[in-house]
Amino acid sequence: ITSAVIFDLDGVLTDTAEFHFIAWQAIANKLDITFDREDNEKLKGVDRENSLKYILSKGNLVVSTTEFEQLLKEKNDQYLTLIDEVNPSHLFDGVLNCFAVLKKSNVKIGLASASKNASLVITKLGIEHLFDFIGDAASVANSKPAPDIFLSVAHGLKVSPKNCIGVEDAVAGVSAIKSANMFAVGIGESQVLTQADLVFPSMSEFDFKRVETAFLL
Ligand code: B16
Ligand code: MG
Repeated sequence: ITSAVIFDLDGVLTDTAEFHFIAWQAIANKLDITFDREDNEKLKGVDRENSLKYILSKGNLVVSTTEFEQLLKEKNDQYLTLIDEVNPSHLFDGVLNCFAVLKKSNVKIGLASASKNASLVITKLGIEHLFDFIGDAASVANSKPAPDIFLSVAHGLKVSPKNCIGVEDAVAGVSAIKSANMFAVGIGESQVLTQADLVFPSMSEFDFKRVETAFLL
C-alpha cells in the first residue's frame, strides 16, 4: 500500500525550467557558447554545478575554480530575479486536486527537487503547508540520477522506500526513483521516460487510482 508520494518540482509542479533556460542561456552567450532548448532538456533534473560543467564542456572551455564559482553565482542571481514573479497561478493544473486526493487517502506528500531554491519556489507557489517533508538538495552527497534525494525524503517522511511512489519529468529523475527502489510515475512522454512504471502526459491527467492499481500489481 502506498504510504507516500514524492514529487519533483521543476516540470512536475511548475515550469521553472523556462527560467533556468533563460538564466543559463545568458551565461552561455557571455561565454560564446551556443545553448538551445535541446541542451536545456538535457539539464532537467541536473544540479547547478553539473549543468555548468555541461555548458563549459560543450564550448570546450576550461575556467578557474574562482571563475566557475562566479558563473554559478551569476546564474543563480539571475534565476532568483526571474522567479521573483512566481505566484500560485504558476502551479500546473491538476496539482492541487492531486494533493487533495492524496490527503484524503492518508498518503504523505514529499518533495525531492535537485534545486537549492526549491523551498523558495514552493513558498511562492503557496503550497508549502501541503508537504509532510521537503528534501534539501544541498544536504545530499550525490545528485540525480543517484537515488540520494528520494531516499532522504523517504527517511524524512519515516516511510520505507518500497512504499513510496516518485513522480518525475526528467530522465535522470526517473532513474533516481528506480535506483531508490520506488515505483516511478513519469510526467511527459513514455517514449522519453522509458524507465518509468507508468506515464501521464501531464499532472492534470495524474490518476491516483490508476497509480495504486499499477503499483499493487
Ligand atoms: P538550482 P528539479 C532541478 O530541479 C532543475 O530541473 C534543474 O534544471 C536545475 O539545474 C536544478 O534543479 C538545480 O537548481 O540551481 O536552483 O539549485 O527538476 O529536480 O526540481
Ligand atoms: Mg524536474
